[in-house]
Order: sequence, then C-alpha cells, then structure tokens
Amino acid sequence: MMKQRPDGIRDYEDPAGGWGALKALASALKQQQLLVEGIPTLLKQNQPGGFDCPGCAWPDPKHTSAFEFCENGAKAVTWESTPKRVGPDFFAQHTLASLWTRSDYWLEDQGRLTHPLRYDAATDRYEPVAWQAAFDDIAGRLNALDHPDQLELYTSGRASNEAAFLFQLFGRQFGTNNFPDCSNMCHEPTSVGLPRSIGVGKGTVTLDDFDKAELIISIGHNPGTNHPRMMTPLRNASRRGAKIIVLNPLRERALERFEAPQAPIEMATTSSTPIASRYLQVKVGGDAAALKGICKALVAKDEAARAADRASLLDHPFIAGHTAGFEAFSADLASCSWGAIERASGLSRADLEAIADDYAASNSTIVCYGMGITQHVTGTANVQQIANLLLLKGNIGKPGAGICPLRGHSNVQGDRTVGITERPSTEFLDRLRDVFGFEPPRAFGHSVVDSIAAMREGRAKAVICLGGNLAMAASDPQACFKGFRQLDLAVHLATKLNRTHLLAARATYLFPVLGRTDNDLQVSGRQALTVEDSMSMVHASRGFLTPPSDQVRSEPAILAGIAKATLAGRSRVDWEALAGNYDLIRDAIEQVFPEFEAYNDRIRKPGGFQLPNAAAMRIWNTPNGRANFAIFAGVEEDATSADPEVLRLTSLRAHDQYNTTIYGLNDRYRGVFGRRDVLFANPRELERLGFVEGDVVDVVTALDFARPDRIVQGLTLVSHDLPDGCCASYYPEIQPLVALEFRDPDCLTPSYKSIPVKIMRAQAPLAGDRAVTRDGIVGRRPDP
Ligand SMILES: Nc1nc2c(c(=O)[nH]1)N[C@H]1C(S)=C(S)[C@@H](COP(=O)(O)OP(=O)(O)OC[C@H]3O[C@@H](n4cnc5c(=O)[nH]c(N)nc54)[C@H](O)[C@@H]3O)O[C@H]1N2
Ligand SMILES: Nc1nc2c(c(=O)[nH]1)N[C@H]1C(S)=C(S)[C@@H](COP(=O)(O)OP(=O)(O)OC[C@H]3O[C@@H](n4cnc5c(=O)[nH]c(N)nc54)[C@H](O)[C@@H]3O)O[C@H]1N2
Ligand SMILES: [Mo]
Repeated sequence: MMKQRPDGIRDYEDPAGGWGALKALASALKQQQLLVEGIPTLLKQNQPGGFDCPGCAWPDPKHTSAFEFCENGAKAVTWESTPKRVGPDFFAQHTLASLWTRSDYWLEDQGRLTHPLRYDAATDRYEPVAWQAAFDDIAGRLNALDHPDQLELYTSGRASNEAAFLFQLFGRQFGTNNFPDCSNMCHEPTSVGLPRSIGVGKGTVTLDDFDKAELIISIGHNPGTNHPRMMTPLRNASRRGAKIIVLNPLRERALERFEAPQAPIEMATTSSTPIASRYLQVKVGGDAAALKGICKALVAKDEAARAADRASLLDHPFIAGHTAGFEAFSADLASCSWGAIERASGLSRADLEAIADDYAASNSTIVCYGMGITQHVTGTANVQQIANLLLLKGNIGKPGAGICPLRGHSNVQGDRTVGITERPSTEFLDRLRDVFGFEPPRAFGHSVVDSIAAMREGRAKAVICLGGNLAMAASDPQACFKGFRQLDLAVHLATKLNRTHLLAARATYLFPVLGRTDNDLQVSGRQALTVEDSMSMVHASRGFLTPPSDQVRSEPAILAGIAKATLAGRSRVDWEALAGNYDLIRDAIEQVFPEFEAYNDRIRKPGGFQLPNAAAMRIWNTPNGRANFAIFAGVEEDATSADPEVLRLTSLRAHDQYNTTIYGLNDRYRGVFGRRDVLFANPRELERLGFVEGDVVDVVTALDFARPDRIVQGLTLVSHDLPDGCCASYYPEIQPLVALEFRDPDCLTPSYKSIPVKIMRAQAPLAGDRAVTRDGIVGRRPDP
C-alpha cells in the first residue's frame, strides 16, 4: 500500500508548462479580480509599444508571437494591475502591531497603495500626508544628519534607468556612495568575478547564440519558474538536436520535460519536449569542485590526444593569443585529487568525464547560471570557474557560445549601468562632476550587508528604499529588524505593502508609486521608461492602465521632489524639469555614459538597442589586457569538512512567488500545494538522521555565529530527490539562519544557498517570527 504523504504533498508527474500553466493563469486573474480586463493587459506585455514585463530580465525575441505567454510573467502583471486597493481606510482599520501578525502573502495581497502616508506613533497607524509636507520634513531630517554617509539608499531592480539615474544623482550630490542594491544579494559574484576573468561583469551572449549553440550547460537556475520565456529557446535547442547538460541538486521538472503552452499541437497531443540530455545532481555548494573536475578531465584528455598526435581538444591558439594563467591553472588541476573532487561535488569521476567529452565534442557552448552558483561563500570563485571552462575552448566571443548569467529583476542590470553602485569608478564620478558641476564623494559606500550592519550598529540613521523589501530579502532578520527600528528616518517608495514597511523608524514615510503597467503622465505628456535586459538590450516600456489613484506618483517624480527639497540652493540640477520630461533624464544619462549615444532616438525604434560588450568582441578590459584563468583552491578543504549530523541547506523560490512577494501557496512542479512550511531532503537522509517524512522539525545553523534565535521552527519534512548531505527550503522563510557575516568575502553576497544546518524534533515555539506556518512567515509577536 502507498504510504500516506503529508497534507498537500503529491508526486508531480506532468511536464512543466502545458495546460497546468494556462490553468494557473486563469486562477491568478481570478484571484486579482481581473477576469476579462486582464487579457488586454497581458497582450501588451513585451510587445513593441507596450510595457516591459516586470517579471524577469530575460530578453524579448525579435519576432514576438501573438503574445509571449509566460505564466509567471502573467502573475507579475496581474499582481500589479489588480483593482484591489490599500488606501487610508485600510490603514485607519489596522495598526502596525496588528499588521505585523499577518503573513507576507496577506500583506501584499491587500492591493495597491493609493496615498502618501506617514507613520503616527501615537496611533500606531499610517496616516495620509500631503506630498510637499512630506518632502519638506524628509529634507529637514536629511539635512540634520551629522554626515551624508549616515544615509543608505537602497534600490530594488525593478526601478527604471530614469529612476535609478535620478536616485544616484541625488545621493551623490547629497554626498554619499551608500547604494546598497538587490544585486548585492544576487549577481554580485558576476559583477566582481567576471571582470577579473574577462573584463566585463555581464553576459556575453544574445538570443541568436541560443539558435547556434551545440551545447548548453545550465547550472543552478530554474527557468521553468524564474525565467519561463527562456524555455522557448531551450525547447528549440533540444528539438534541433543540441545537447543540454544540467547541474542542479534538484531535478527541476522544466529542465527535464517541457510542454510549450503556446504550441497547440504539443498541447493537444501532450507530446512534451525532453530538455536535459544529461542531468547531474551536484551537491549543494559542490559546483566549483564539479567544474574543476570537468576542466581536469578535459585538460588531461587534451594532453593524451596531443601525445597520440590526435586533434587537440582545447583551443590552444585562443589560449595563447587571448588568455593568461593557463600553465598555473592546469598544474593546479593536475594536483587536485579525484577523490576530493568526487566528495566535494557529490558526483562521480565517470559523470564528470562524460560532461568533459560532450564539451570537447561541441564547437560552440553556452553556460547559463543563476543563484545556485552565486549565493555561496564561494560565489565569486564559482563564477570564475565557469569562465575557466569556457576559456579552455575559446567559447567567449564566438557565435553560439558565451557566458549567460540569468539576471533577476527586470532592470537590475540597467540600474548598475546607470550608476547604482557602492563602488563607482573614478571615470564615472569625473563625468558626473563635469556634467552637473558638483564634486561627488569618492570614498566607496555600503553594499547591502554593510548597510544592515551600519543600521544595526547605529552608524546609519536614515534609509530611502526605491522599491523592494529589504528587511525580508536580506539575511539576518535579527539585524535587519533591529536596524530599521533604530533609524531616525525611513522612506519607502512602493507599489504594495510589505513587512519592511512595518518596521517603524522615528519618522517613517510610505509613498505609492506607479508600476510598469500604469500610464505615466507628466507635464510634457505620456512618458516612456527604459530598461536593460540580461543581454544588454535597452528598450522603452510604456504602461497604459489608469493609476490606482490620482495621488500616486512616478518614481522619478518622487525622487525629484525629495532631491529638490533637500538640496535646495545646493544643486544646479533642474529636478522639476527632469521629472516632467524623461527625455531630459535620458539626455543627462547620455552625457554621463557615452555608450548611450542617441539614447532618445534609439529607444524609439522597436526593440531598442544593444549596449556594447567588449568581451563579446574579444577585447579584454582586465589590468593585463587578457582573459584570465582563476585557480580555486577550496576543493580539498570542502571535501573533508564532514560532520555527519550537518546538512547543507539551500533556499529556493517556489513557483508561486516573486522574491518576497508570495502570489500563492503552491509549488506545483515540486508537488507542494497550499503550504510553504516544508523542508526537503532525500528519504535515505531522513532515515539516517532518525526521521520520517511528515515529521515536524526545527532547524538551527551549525556555524560559529550560532545563537539561540538563529532557528527556524515548525517545518514539515518532505522527501524529495536531493543528493545526500543536502536539504532545501523556501526563501525568505529560512532567513533567520543566515548570519550577516555568512557571505562571500570577495563580494559580500550572502551565502543563502549553502547554509550548514542541523535538524531536530520541533520544540515549543520560541518567538513568532521564527515559526513558519502554512502561509509562510507570520510575525506572531513583534520582534523584541
Ligand atoms: N517567477 C519568478 N521569477 C523570478 C523570480 C521569482 O522569485 N519568481 N526572481 C527573480 C530574481 S531576483 C532572480 S535572481 C532570478 C532567480 O532565478 P534562479 O537563479 O532560478 O533562482 P532560485 O529559485 O533561487 O533557484 C536556484 C536554482 O538553483 C538550484 N540550486 C540550489 N543550490 C544549488 C547549488 O549549490 N548548486 C547548483 N548547481 N544549483 C543549486 C536550485 O535547485 C534551483 O533550481 O529569478 C528572477 N525571476
Ligand atoms: N534566502 C534567500 N534570500 C534571498 C534570495 C534567495 O535566493 N534566498 N535571493 C536574493 C535576490 S536574488 C534578490 S534580487 C533579493 C530581492 O530583494 P528585493 O528586490 O528587495 O525584494 P522583492 O521581494 O523583489 O521586493 C518586493 C517589493 O517591491 C515593491 N515593488 C514591486 N514593484 C515595484 C515598483 O515598480 N516600484 C517600486 N518602487 N516598488 C515596487 C513591492 O512593494 C514589493 O513588496 O532577495 C535576495 N534574498
Ligand atoms: Mo535577484
């Protein structure tokens, strides 16, 4: 007889996509009360003249089908264009203390913010405030700081180029480079590691390359959920016979089998397309070792081939002409033992050799990767190992080949391009000075982890958040919650209510902003914004829906309002003019960044334009002018640190969420329905540790910085196909386990995906915030 599985846990047998995706869309429309009206909105998504999907940063194909259907893009759009509203009445009914006890899911599902609000400590409520009064008060408080570096300016990656540019212009003229942004928690290892390897911190491929690649290697990303439009090129590649190799601890359904929801024949005959030709379940955190193993096998095979006078497997002319460090790199590979590589990666030598053979046989290879690579203590090293593999066969800067980091937020790459960085270059600051006539600060500022530490320690006094949900997205809620509550001033620009907004500072403002789908009308007429996708294409985005209320303002308008009030006589920038006509903001961007030449003309062409990428042209902007091999020395150490009680925990996105935004409680492809309070591990490991599926457990960190409150409580064990020694649960529920100090020392990205943990039978609940419920996190009790 079949064993009874825990409530809401089922085996999912179908391919990803297909009718299930269409059904899920119908229910998303219904949940947001958008039955018929939702359809025209979806039709304008990712079409020339329409708006850019606020979902992911995957580029748009040149010849868009009637509409590029994407279940999760559709959810992002319906979530934003919902008719539900959170206005002054709502806040009159709810104190912050009572809102705190709700789940994150509930908070955002209440609807769009409609009025500028100010927190009143006497009533414990947000109350309406007039825009100008708010700007004046904020200006007074900012100007009362002892030093501009007491201000932190956070950017979440949905902000447009125009909003981001104004934000950094304001901050730098105010006097700080404190620009923590969501990139710090996401692809910072790419921004730090790739420039060392190839001189550019961005991907080198275009969509055309996916049509030409003979081999695509996918490491640590889950496109069926997080970049669904990427499934079309993967499916096409598989159908024309290209190989696809996956390295992922979980067997993600879309990487196994996919059924295109826009292909009628496939849907009618339910003949799905197999995606991966080889699927290897690498150990959590074992990627650098696996990549090293593949390189070791390949270099050894090449030496053997050449000794036997057979054709070489590496691109030696490329290595000699374009790279540095090959000798030391191959010597290090030779000295690293297979035993250590197998233990650290959890993969067999035979499997890694087989990948090396596929790779050797391919004339053009793309490696795609996501958070499974970046969010580790070794994130930067992991990215550089991928670059090594590509360099061995000259797979950068040739058709059908290259490196493809899957960016997260739809404009996270663009925000960086236009100046959201805590480590600005001298060249950029000089141009800012020349164009705007002020001396920008030169000292580097805070990234996310530094900014939270500064808040916790009282060094930061004020924060302005351009979108996002910083206190939930960052590691260490123990530090974030305390830090936010100690501030003198917190200002949030947001579309919807979230938990970070409930952390009241001495003065707290919550401003409603226009979203991507909204018509943005300014004095000069209807405005377009611009964004840059994962493949460096810059294009315009125009919303068309009536905004939630006439009080809602655009991000550029609000930032200009704050800047004008704060910098008063100090700035020669005409903030009002910029906010009234975004063409003028783009002209300013073009003056500072020459690669945006003819910006306004070029975004008026459908599809926009591509920013130049030196590495894709084999120009290496590294200090030595070459592409560099990087040695990773950590394999042996990793292979020996084995306390059998400790599992390595990775944090995942469910299918029904967008980062901290929870759209629903299902994770369909992993067979989870109606709940988020689960911990996945394989049945052998459950048994070895004395548990069975369905047991309720608490999880603690097994790190030096363990403290009694670094615990997550009440997770139900679910058996799932994962490698030995590993377990997985959802982001952001596991956040209390990630100490601020647990991060990649090279780039400060928190190690959200390799947390050493111990599991134990559930104790009586400690503090509310650590106990996970079916709805995810609810703050049962205010954090002390
Ligand atoms: N619908 C939707 N779309 C999104 C988002 C969303 O939340 N929802 N978020 C956006 C953002 S900001 C981002 S950054 C991207 C994120 O997109 P992804 O990078 O796909 O993000 P994650 O869900 O964190 O998934 C990581 C994948 O890595 C695997 N993994 C975990 N640990 C390891 C490991 O140690 N090694 C390897 N090789 N694999 C591992 C997991 O099994 C999972 O398949 O998506 C963007 N798009
Ligand atoms: N454990 C763990 N932690 C992680 C991760 C992980 O994989 N595991 N992933 C990390 C990653 S990759 C990222 S990118 C970060 C994400 O960190 P953030 O970007 O800070 O978080 P989001 O959840 O995307 O932000 C959601 C909020 O953005 C606001 N919003 C939505 N649209 C708009 C808009 O158009 N304008 C404005 N102003 N506001 C808007 C809404 O109020 C919504 O509540 O989290 C990181 N944290
Ligand atoms: Mo991200």
